[in-house]
Amino acid sequence: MDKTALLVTPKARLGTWFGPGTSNGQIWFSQSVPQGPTTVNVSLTGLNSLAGGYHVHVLPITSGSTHPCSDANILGHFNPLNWKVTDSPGPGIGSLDQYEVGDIGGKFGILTGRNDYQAVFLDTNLPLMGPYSIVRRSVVVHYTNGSRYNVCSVSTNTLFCCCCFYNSGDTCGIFAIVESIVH
Ligand SMILES: [Cu+2]
Repeated sequence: MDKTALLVTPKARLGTWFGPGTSNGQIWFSQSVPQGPTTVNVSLTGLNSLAGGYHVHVLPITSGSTHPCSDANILGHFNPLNWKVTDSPGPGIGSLDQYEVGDIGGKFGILTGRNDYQAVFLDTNLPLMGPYSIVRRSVVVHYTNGSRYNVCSVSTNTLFCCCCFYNSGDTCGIFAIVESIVH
């Protein structure tokens, strides 16, 4: 077996942004060592103080959908370990295992008050491989009023977050994570 074939670095990025407004940006993910941390490189622009939390949601966007961010399409936060979100500390103050796997804003701080936002994080709990991989799911940036403390984001058995999205104007945009393996 050619062992060089094993030396791949999984990388992921976000695809087309769906949503109103002038916000834009990209989030790059890479995991250079299997079981190692994922580097999360966030570059968002034009948030105009509209954004709050942001998360990986369960399913990818359905192309051609008129409501790509609807809960029916992408379901709730990616939470494969069934973390109870009400047990999470405030954004950016707890340890990485105290948030849902997909709760990027919870782990590292949310986007409140930001316009342009550049940051790089190391996340030991956001894999690009294996059963908990975030690849082929979606990322949602929510409006400030759609934080994970919103009433519809605390239920574990309902589809949250994105139901708030349309009913209360709760979003800035949504991306699809596109997998790209770079040798
Ligand atoms: Cu969300």
